[in-house]
Amino acid sequence: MERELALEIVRVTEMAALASSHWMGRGKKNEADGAATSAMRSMFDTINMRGTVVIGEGELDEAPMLYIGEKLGHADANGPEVDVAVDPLEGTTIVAKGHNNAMSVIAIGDRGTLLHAPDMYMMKMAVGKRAAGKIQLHDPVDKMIEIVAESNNKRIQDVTVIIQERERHQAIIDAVREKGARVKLFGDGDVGAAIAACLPQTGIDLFLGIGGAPEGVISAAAIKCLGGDMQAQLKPQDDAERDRCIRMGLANPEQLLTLNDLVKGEDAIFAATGVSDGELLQGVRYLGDDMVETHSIVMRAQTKTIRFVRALHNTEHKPNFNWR
Ligand code: VTB
Ligand code: MG
Ligand code: MG
Repeated sequence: MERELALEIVRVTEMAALASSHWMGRGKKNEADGAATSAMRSMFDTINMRGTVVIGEGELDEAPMLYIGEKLGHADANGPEVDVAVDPLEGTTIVAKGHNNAMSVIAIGDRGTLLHAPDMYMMKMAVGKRAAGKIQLHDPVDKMIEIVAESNNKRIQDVTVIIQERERHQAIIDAVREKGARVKLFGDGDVGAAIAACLPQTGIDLFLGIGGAPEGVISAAAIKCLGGDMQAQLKPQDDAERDRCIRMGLANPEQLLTLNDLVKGEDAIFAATGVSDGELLQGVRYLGDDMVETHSIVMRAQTKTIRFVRALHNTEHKPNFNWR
């Protein structure tokens, strides 16, 4: 993959974030999602790549744009052949309600490297590079906490585990508290939470919980760029979901998925732009005088460069700001 692709991709997440930010707090999640999706789709047309959506907004019959199998990139592209995983708006309810943690995300890998995760639940564990390789998904929670405390050179009581606030996580939450560590609960958006666990400056040491499988693959691309580790397991809820796993090539649907099973090889590109403020990124801010500020992160696994991109957009000069 060409390194320029990373900076091209961040322009795409910026546009999707800007488009959906218009819907912040208006109680309309579908409109917010639709705005992000169509902005993202049209920006992809400007990029010199031969992309195929492997994780997107659904199958062709349910999603008009960014459906699985859709080809992306400008018409006479001769750029790299890549797999593309998108979540134009990770956190639609968040934006509708004006809550924290929404972002627009894209992960790219060489063709054939991203797991084609179906839209179902996935159990996930993510840690930063100091604890990478030391924790298994099925380790008891108290053991995980001992390992991250030791690896991150912290006392147990200073360890923070980020967990999505759901009934299904109560046993994990209880186990963390029982051990004497701290729990940071979040409402929605587990891609940002998984990444936050891999960045020392967030103070978060470990991410645990069951969330979306597509989000899991996208998180894995980011974690590969950060040198962290992730393990996962699909959680099919019925026979139909189990069959889908088997059809995608997993003879045992509940097999342990390592970081390399989620994203193969050494290269991946990840970009995200904040829509609302989160652990990782500041959200879109309307500054007045037609100026709008965005914050993004863009990273590449091969070089491990992590860039935070702050952009000031002059909306008067942006033709795609068509909602005005
Ligand atoms: C998960 C998580 C996402 O929605 O898919 C979650 O991965 C849905 O969980 O980040 P519930 O079924 O418990 O609501 C998000 O939080 C947002 O898309
Ligand atoms: Mg989404
Ligand atoms: Mg999502």
